[in-house]
Amino acid sequence: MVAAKIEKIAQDIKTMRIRGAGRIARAAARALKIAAKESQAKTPAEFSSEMKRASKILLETRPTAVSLPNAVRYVLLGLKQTHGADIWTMKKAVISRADGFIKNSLEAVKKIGEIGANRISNGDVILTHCNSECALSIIKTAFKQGKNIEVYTTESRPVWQGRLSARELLKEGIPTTMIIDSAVRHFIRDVDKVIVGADSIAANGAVVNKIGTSSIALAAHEARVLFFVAAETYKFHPETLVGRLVEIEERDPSEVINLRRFPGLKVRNPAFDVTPPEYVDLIVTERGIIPPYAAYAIIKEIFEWNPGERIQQTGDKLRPLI
Ligand code: RUB
Repeated sequence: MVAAKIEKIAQDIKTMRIRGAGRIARAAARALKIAAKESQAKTPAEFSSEMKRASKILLETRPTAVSLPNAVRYVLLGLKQTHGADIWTMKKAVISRADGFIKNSLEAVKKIGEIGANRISNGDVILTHCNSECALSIIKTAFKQGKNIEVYTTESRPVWQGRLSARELLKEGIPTTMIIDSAVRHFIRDVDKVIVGADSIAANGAVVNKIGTSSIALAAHEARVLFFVAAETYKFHPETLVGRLVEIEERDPSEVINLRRFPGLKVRNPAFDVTPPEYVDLIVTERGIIPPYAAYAIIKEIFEWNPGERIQQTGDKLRPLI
């Protein structure tokens, strides 16, 4: 019964019924809370292995957004903190850390909106890509502050997340124009600022986000349009400190084309791409605004990492991420 609930959440992440790095992270925390709450384990060891099994199922869903392993790591720290205690204490710790993660995550999105909105001026035309709750939080907050802004949103093929953004923006009454992904360079001179979210941010400040983000960054760079990234600190990727590359998810060709009608056609469908730090003007986090090159310092601080240490050890003493 519990396993079925975890599987259902994992399946929803895989099929993108639950999508977006922040929402995926909160869904994982919620899944671990359910696993802890409904566990029938008889011993602490049994409880620990149940939690680890549930984590494994969640971690195998989508590989790119580091918010997912970071959320799991944050919640499971409850097990380490209560090592040697009874099951009841362990359960309580896991549940309370899951609740804590979800609460902090929602607060971070709001805070990013407030901090980022300070950088939006009256009359700005903003371009956004995909559907990022952090990017939209900035746009919505600026609009609520009475700034007269306008938004361009891309379609974000092949899954059309731009339609979600368009709906959200229109609901707030924000003037919104949709463009096809390949029209970005055509319109970039009408734009004052680009704001996108992130699935992972590497130690060198490179930003992994929805496929197409790096081409938008390139066009913005060429046209001297500011390029902002909005991301909670749990989107920073600890393992990139020691050279790990962020895995780019490649999804099913059926999202792009009906292959039955094109026998023999090869299709590549990467869901994300990497924008180098030189194309990013700033990153808005819930702790404040940083230049992309400060990503190293943020990761080092958050994960209490010192050069030479193995990241796994660092993960053990991981303190609250947000
Ligand atoms: C979503 C995407 C979003 C980031 C940030 O991709 O690339 O820009 O996840 O979103 P997908 P948020 O739709 O494939 O999950 O700010 O909401 O965490």
